[in-house]
Amino acid sequence: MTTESLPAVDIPTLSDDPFGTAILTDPYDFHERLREAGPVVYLTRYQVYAMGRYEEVHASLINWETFVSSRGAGLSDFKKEKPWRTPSLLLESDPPDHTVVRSVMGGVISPRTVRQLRTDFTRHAEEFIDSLLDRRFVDAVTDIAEVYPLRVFPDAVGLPRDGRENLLPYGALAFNAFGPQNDLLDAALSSAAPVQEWIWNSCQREALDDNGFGAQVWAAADRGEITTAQAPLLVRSLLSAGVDTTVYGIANTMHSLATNPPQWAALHRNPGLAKFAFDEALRFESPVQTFFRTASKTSMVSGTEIPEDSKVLLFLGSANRDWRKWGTNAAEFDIQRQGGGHVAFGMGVHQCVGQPIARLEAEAIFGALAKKVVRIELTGEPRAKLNNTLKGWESIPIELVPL
Ligand code: OVM
Repeated sequence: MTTESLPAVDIPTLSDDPFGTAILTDPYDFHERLREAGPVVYLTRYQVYAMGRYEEVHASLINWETFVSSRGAGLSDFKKEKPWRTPSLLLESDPPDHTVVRSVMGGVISPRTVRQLRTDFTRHAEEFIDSLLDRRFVDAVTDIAEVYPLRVFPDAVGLPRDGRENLLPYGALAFNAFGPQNDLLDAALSSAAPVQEWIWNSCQREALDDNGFGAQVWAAADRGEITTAQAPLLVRSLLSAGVDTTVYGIANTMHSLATNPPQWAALHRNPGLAKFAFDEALRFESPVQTFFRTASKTSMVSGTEIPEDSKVLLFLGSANRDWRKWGTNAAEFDIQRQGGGHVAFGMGVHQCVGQPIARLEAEAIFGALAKKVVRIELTGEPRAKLNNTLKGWESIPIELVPL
């Protein structure tokens, strides 16, 4: 190792590759080593600083002035490397630019607009679960998690019907692109051109129907709140952040419930716990495992100096299992836990603007399942799905035992 790859001060170092197959498949042993090594750790493999404890992850997420997003939320520093796409106006920006577009998106995805979707989302969920119960033996990923969000969300955005099969590949690409240029990113990029083209075309005013979130973004441009150049980029944010995240979130919740029968029983007895089950699953197995920030200035974090221009890797999924925050049973899935305060949706100015939609989808699907399904049996070995940012499953074969 050259001295250049060493941090400026003497801090704990780890040489593991958090974007390698082993840790992406099962990150939790690594998370524990990361947390116990110290509040701030240097990862020699990528020459970045890392935090895995709740307190420091939370504090850094909130500190947008020191740990900026405008230089990218992935490993790449936009000040040094050209981004793979036009940066997101929401995710990859800082106040005050961020504040304007965030408030427009907050208006588009408001409690009122999301409330209007509840009847529709719930009816779709009930009908969908009924059709699954007819089959009984299904895959919780390919038959549930990858189906329900794609049945309701693209319609809510107002997307064209043709080409919706591009949505999941685009999400996989966008989330792989936060990591290093490894095999996962190469594979996603190799088929990216037509996917990116469909996405961009679908963000234009003419492509979107008159009633959806997409049209509401364009209406904000008509009112002069944003420019017509910004509008398609904000619609793109809906498509980047709104599909894979919910698919993984629903799959992970299914996995946690299917592998913890007493927890399913508790949910079945009280379907009103559906929203708590979802939050606890997001804590327990966070779909978005990591985001980067970039240090805009030199700062101290829990006694460790982080130099200006460093990339800082925040392990949301590890913070969500830190015993210092969650107690000695942090690694247990317990839907009765008051899991509020997890950082699975981030924290601070960038905290997920779409979470009312994600929560609505989850309440609809897990509410319906809880009522209609007595028991879930795993009928085969779940297979992990690998992505540089997202943790989830490719397949979870199950039997749904109806009431
Ligand atoms: C975006 C965005 C926001 C959050 C997550 C994300 C791909 C993208 O604004 O494009 O992941």
